[in-house]
Amino acid sequence: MYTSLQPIPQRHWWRLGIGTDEKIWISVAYTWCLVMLFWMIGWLFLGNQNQIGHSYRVTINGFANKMDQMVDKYQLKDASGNPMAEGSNDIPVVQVPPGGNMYIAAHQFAWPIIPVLEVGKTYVFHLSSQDMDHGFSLLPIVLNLQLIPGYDYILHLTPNRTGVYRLVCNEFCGLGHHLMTGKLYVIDTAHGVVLDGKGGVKGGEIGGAI
Ligand SMILES: [Cu+2]
Repeated sequence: MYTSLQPIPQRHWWRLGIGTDEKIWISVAYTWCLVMLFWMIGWLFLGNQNQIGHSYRVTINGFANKMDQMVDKYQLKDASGNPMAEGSNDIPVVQVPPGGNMYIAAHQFAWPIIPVLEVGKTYVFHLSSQDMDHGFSLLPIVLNLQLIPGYDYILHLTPNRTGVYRLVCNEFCGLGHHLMTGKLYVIDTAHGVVLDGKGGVKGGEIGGAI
């Protein structure tokens, strides 16, 4: 066997013909590349995993106002009637009616709201950014979308399992990027799966990661 530690066994070795086994290997690899290339189009039509979103130009302030109006209208109240918020930054917990619009205007370095969704219902998420590119990644499911200032990316989301999901930014957005974590609740009021008021959900089976 030849290694780079030994002298070159034959001058102009790169001019030699390609061996049969190598030709077979290159053909297999190249064919597979082509198969995978065209299969990417197939995934758009097969399965439900691909989001074909729409996006629209918006103004950054206009979009942020929409989110503020939504929070004013749909922020949940806790047992004592105070607006429900979590964490040291008092992130509002917001539940819009099924079919409603959920606006998320991300910014450095926090997710501005904690959405509450009913399982099996479809919501229209509007995703954008107030400063720079952020990534919308919902864990533990594989969902990665890009949030760009000045664009409203529309995502139709129908959660199929209750629980507490994690929201992380997957686009490096500055020194505090790693702090940009949030959450999303999926509840099932009809079957008694509701917020426990302590950062989790209670009742029934909990499908999402805690
Ligand atoms: Cu980030």
